Amino acid sequence: MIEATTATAASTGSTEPVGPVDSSKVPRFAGIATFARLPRLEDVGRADIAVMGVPFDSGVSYRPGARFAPAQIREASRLLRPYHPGLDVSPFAAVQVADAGDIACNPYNIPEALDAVQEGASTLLDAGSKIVTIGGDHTIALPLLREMKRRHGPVALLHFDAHLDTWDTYFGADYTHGTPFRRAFEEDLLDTEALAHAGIRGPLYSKDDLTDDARMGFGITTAMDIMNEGVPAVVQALRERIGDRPLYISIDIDCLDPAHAPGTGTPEAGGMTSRELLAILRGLAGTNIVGADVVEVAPAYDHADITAIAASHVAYELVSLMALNGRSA
Ligand SMILES: [Mn+2]
Repeated sequence: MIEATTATAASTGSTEPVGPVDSSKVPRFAGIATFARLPRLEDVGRADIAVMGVPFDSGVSYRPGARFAPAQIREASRLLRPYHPGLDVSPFAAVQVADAGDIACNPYNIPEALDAVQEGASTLLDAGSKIVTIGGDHTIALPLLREMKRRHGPVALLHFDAHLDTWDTYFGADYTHGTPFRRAFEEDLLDTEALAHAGIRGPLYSKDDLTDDARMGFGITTAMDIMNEGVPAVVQALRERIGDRPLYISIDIDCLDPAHAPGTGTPEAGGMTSRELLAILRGLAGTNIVGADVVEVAPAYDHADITAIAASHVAYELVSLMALNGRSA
């Protein structure tokens, strides 16, 4: 019965975007979860923005479980509403947004899984969609950046995280959730004039970690910098660094303090608030965002969906930023 209330492009015969299930007719807690109760991509045929799940966590070094994040973020996204007052946009009316479902990743073969992610992204991009990916652990940023490079050349990267994720190997493994951006640097996927980490904190292996990271071209805004300088100054510095280059935004939910995101793989004390993260993202309106992900939600360590709710709002923010660009184009 619930399916019958979900309008489809075919059933309405309209070229207007098909939005979420009408919550005045079907309660938000009813029905099968898609992101923000949006139509599935297969129900609308095409989308300007596709939300793609990647249930993969074979690259984690500490707490496992991010493979369950796409499903949990969809559940936590039921309460997202259609109008974004902060950006003055109704993203689901401005452009067609749809849930593209999950990539079927091999949990036992990391290179094969990464190829599957890139192939899935490529198919969506070929069909004219921009992609907001809900991970998965941070390993999956690498194949997404490979696909961005193929289409745009080396891209600017804004990376929100507690950790640098530019380490070399773990236990001899090249492809892990702590190494995607070193691999991306080595593969020339990144515009080394426009690389930024934000939210960095916590103890490192050694001071060399910072030297290595700087050599790759990254600038670091620490969690303490955000406190000391404030969001507006941080936004201004990030925008100056990025300019109008094609920009990929990768958001590890552990950039947030464990109070705001307890359900994650490698939590560190002293992080930013969810409000600060949303405010910084909002400050990026009008930048040339070509792709984005939110990763590292580990539902088994979550409490009362705190982390999944934060991630669903972060994804909504990313969709809204892309919809703003789509609308003005
Ligand atoms: Mn990370």
